[in-house]
Amino acid sequence: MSDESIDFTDPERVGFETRAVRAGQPHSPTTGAVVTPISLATTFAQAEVGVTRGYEYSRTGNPTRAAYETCLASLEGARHGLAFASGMAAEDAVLRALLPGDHILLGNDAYGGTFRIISKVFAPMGVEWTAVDLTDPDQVKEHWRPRTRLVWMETPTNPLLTVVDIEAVAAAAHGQGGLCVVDNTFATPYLQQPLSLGADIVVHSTTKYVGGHSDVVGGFVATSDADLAERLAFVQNSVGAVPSPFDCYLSLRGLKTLALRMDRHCENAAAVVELLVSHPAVSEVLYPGLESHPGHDVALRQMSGFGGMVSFRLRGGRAAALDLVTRTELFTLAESLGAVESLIEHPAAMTHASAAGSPLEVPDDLVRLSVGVETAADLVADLGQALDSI
Ligand code: P1T
Repeated sequence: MSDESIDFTDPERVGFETRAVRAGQPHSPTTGAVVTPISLATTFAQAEVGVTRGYEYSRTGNPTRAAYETCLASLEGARHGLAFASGMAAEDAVLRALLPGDHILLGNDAYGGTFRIISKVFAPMGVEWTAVDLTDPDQVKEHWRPRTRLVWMETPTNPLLTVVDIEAVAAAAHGQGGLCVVDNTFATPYLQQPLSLGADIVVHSTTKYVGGHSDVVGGFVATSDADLAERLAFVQNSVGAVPSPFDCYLSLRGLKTLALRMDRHCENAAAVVELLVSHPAVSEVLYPGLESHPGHDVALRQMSGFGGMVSFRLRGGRAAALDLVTRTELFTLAESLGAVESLIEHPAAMTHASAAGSPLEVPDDLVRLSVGVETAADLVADLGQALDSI
């Protein structure tokens, strides 16, 4: 069967895994190559002025990037997708829609860099913001101002794994005439598709699960709104924070195994959680898969799995947390998340240090795990010996 007879981007026709492998990636019409080439050209020949074969200059558009953008947009159920050089560059592109005097509602638990770009880059340019607890969607209406333009949320959040009801928050934002932006980095489109729940824009740090192998930094914005997409493409081209063709190739390659990896991340996280809930050194385990988690029911409704991120608090406080993160051997002490190898970190001193003293500050007895795809028993044994030794 030839490529052309099936639309591999169509969620109505083909499943998630098929789209991950085939969407935007037709076999080469000249050689039959089944892998999208890394198209390094920065410029493309024009037959006459302005007559192109779809590409003119690689900042504006590139064949490898286009394949990747088509594929990930399809996985998010979005009509449009734009790739950026990092998650922060993707966030920047969305936030550039705001003008001085505009106001944002930011979930009160988010990646430290998101807090930093809003409070230290956009706020000095006149953008105002309020941190709100989005687990109560009524907060949207309560804190809405005449110049509020959007609600920015993560779910599950980084690093507290709080679950926010996307449908309820999007409806509340729309009720006020604003937009709902969801950072879907932790869940990935395999576990959660925010646009189908009413969100207007999805952003990603593709450095994480999409790339999946800790070897490419990237970001992504997906939307089905043609006007928003046009504006975002204008910013992408004007500002130029685009990923290289090689980065796009790596991210596209990552997408092909996203479903398989996410299944294993979820399984391994569940095994690790089982150890943590019964260990005397641990005071609280934060994982949406636990029935005791306040967002468990919402997670069951809007996610198809609970993900590979696990956070927990230690009875021994900050000192115990700082000690523990040096005692694991298989879990590597490092920032970032979402790749095949397991990582451990101390958010208050590492990824979320920029939120210290703000409403987004995180507890200092908190440890965050990115549970990888190694053998579950090895992960449990490693964490167990480290917890026993503190
Ligand atoms: O690192 P970058 O690709 O620029 O993505 C930023 C970003 C955006 N959104 C979320 C939810 C994130 O977790 C991140 C990056 N986070 C880490 C590096 C971290 O260790 O939490």
